[in-house]
Amino acid sequence: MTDPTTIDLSKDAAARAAVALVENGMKLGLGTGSTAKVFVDRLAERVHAEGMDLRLASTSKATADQARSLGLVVEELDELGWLDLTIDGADEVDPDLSLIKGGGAAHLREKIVATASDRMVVIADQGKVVDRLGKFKLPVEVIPFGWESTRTHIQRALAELNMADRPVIRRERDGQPIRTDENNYILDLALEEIHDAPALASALSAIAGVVEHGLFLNICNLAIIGRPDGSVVEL
Ligand code: ABF
Repeated sequence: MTDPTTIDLSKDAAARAAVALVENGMKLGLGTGSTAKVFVDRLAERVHAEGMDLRLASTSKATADQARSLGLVVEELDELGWLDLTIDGADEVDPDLSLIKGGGAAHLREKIVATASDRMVVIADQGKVVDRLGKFKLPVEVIPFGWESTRTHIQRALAELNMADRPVIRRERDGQPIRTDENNYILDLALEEIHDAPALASALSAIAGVVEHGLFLNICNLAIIGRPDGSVVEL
């Protein structure tokens, strides 16, 4: 297992490199998760040090709270309209810059914000880079109403794609289903290997109770992979 200190140094390296992409006057989307959290810390340092003038939208309540606690002003996405750049983490990134996101249950807002941006940049440590997506369980946000029927539809769709899994509802420690910022549930799909991500994405999106899946295809423009020595590689 990778040493946690190594991962933290890697996240910091990726976050610092991403902060360097930010230009004064930009409208910026803030991601969610532990790597995005480091980015927001570093961004706040630069904003205060340089008196930068940015307009910010967040992908989650958690990130908005963090940013505000650091003295940054966070607005609603619709107040900003279109964004120049969104910086976010990911659970997996492949060589084509296809992603799995949603381990933090925020992929719905993350996808809305990323696709309302001219550019989306992922920041991550080396452990997130994979040859093929699928080891990380694919999160699917579903409407609570009729979620068991939605699960059956997902299972049938997977079978048609020769993928077998019974999606598992994500729960809190007390056993209750976790609720997203939009008050929905998350089903996690243990697929091991996704051979045809576009086909899977289309099949999931066609199911009535599915709000959004965690496959990000043709959305990410650049991945900055941090290393513990402070260097980064770009995909
Ligand atoms: C969000 O945070 C996600 O979509 C992804 O699930 C997660 C990555 O978190 P971390 O940076 O903590 O690994 O970006």
